[in-house]
Amino acid sequence: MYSLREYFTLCKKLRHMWNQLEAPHHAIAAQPLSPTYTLDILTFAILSLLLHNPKNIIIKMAPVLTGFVGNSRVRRVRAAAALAGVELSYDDSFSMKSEWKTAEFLEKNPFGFLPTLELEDGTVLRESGAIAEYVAELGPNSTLIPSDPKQKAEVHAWQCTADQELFIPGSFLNGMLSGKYPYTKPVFQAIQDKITSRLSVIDNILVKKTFLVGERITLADIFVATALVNLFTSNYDALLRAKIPNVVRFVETVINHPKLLDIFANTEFVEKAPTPAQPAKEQKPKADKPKAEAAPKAPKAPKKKEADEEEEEPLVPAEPKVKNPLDDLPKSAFNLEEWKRQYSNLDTRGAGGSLEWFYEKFDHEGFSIWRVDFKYNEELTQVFMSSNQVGGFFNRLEASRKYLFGSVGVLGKANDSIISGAVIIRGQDIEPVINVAPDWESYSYKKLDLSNEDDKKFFEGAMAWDLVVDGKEWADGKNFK
Ligand SMILES: N[C@@H](CCC(=O)N[C@@H](CS)C(=O)NCC(=O)O)C(=O)O
Repeated sequence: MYSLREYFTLCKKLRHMWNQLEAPHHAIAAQPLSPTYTLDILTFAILSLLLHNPKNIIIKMAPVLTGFVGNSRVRRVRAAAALAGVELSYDDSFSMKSEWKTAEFLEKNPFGFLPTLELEDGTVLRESGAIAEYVAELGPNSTLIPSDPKQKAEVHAWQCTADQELFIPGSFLNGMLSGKYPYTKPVFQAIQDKITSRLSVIDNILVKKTFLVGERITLADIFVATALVNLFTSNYDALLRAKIPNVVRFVETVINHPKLLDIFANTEFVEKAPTPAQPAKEQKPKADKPKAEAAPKAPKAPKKKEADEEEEEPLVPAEPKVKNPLDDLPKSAFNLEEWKRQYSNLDTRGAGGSLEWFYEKFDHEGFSIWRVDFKYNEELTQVFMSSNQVGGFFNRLEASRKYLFGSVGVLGKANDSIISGAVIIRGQDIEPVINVAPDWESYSYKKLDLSNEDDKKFFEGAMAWDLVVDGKEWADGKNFK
């Protein structure tokens, strides 16, 4: 039962819905609604009947763009929509990779990449470039893709340049700076030089032009400008930008377009590129030379990858065949491998949980526990990217697998998060265990004392993945086992 007042509110809501309805099988759909109260109630009754048979009703919905709002690939689609005058609704509710790689989502989008665009009929479009083109073509009178085939091809060529020459290599540089990929100066420099040489060509082209193709903004400008915003806000600093003034002017023109202001709000170009994590000094094997005849046949080197083949994460460095001084530490009754099994198989907290097992068995002399914090949290953006970064760090710790257990997470939300957690290591000194990862110095380490209540709470939170630091809650995590 509804009170009259509730009826009235419902009628107002329904009247709003009415405007969005198409009820092709019902002549009544064409009737305008009366503003009078009695008619509203009647209308409500009729609409209620209709609503109980949803097959009769089609609600017009804007295509749904799923992705992270500030992401460059999402931005190019949003920019195309804004300029083409196409309404999109946004779903940026995914915060972690695990959430969006569900079987249900993968069924609609087999590679599991974002963004996607879901159309009214359930079709799911993937690839930001293709989505942007689709959106651009939808727009009434959109000139984002010229109708002349030659100009159309020119626009398409710029889309390819933006992706292959600017966006992808630029993202790789970001990955090296953040520690996702091992930083190697000559590789970093070579990629950056390649980008610079492309940009000097573009700078020349833009001496006499405002936009890349024709006299009006097209998809070419959107793609190149979004790729450059990504570059200029992360690693392509003021010194480098000074050499390409026309490109900078071009980017500023695009991002200050009145219809794009929202999309590029708070864009700040970096003054100085961040300092990358330094690689660890190479460990020279000190082992005795194997006797020639007894030496086992060296395993065949893996087939060399093509130079342009992309790696999601860097290859795990091979375990050096040197005796690790950690093996010379006095024997310990605490079995780290057994802990890893207990942790994997039992609930962490509570009676019979893995923490209970841990407290019974832990050897404070043979092992120690450390808090780990990423030093450059202000650079973190999307939670899943930070989580990837932790995964990459753990991959690079492979050579210390025997001496280390880790539970590190991303706490907080997009653009306001930290990476923090705890590791259990062999011995009392963190450096020999952790310095096998070239980016180990991007993190700070503090020994935890389990007799201190705060330290114990932190340790348990990191193990149980319910750690909260400064109000930031655990969003995603990785274990090193
Ligand atoms: N070429 C694709 C790339 C999409 C892509 O890599 N998206 C990232 C988010 S920005 C992603 O889904 N990463 C998850 C993964 O690598 O599994 C596009 O432009 O849409």
